[in-house]
Amino acid sequence: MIPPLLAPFSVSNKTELTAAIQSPNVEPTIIPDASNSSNKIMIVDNLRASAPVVVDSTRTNVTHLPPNSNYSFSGDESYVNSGWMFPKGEVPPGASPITSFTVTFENPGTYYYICVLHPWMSGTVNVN
Ligand SMILES: [Cu+2]
Repeated sequence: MIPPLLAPFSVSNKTELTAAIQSPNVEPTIIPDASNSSNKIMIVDNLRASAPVVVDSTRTNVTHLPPNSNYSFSGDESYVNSGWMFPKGEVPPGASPITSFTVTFENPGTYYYICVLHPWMSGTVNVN
């Protein structure tokens, strides 16, 4: 069984988290938001990190995608995840059999991407 992974969220630098339980043995990972200097990226444990999912711009509507999706960005997304992918033939037992994720950008813009396992692996796609 694959344990839940991590999902990054961009929040104001003023944002602080308060633990819901006393003395939790977990803590969010916090890194600077390269796309907005007044924000920071908080990485918390969330199924959205490992499952194919789209979160809209209001950050309230979540749509789950099937494995190996072809997804078209409309520009109304705040977060899109391919799900945890593996090379064909190397999907471990218990993991979703995701070996591809295809995206189409419908509108010009700058799209940021990040590896949720290794948040320092990031980049941008510029669509003109
Ligand atoms: Cu990575």
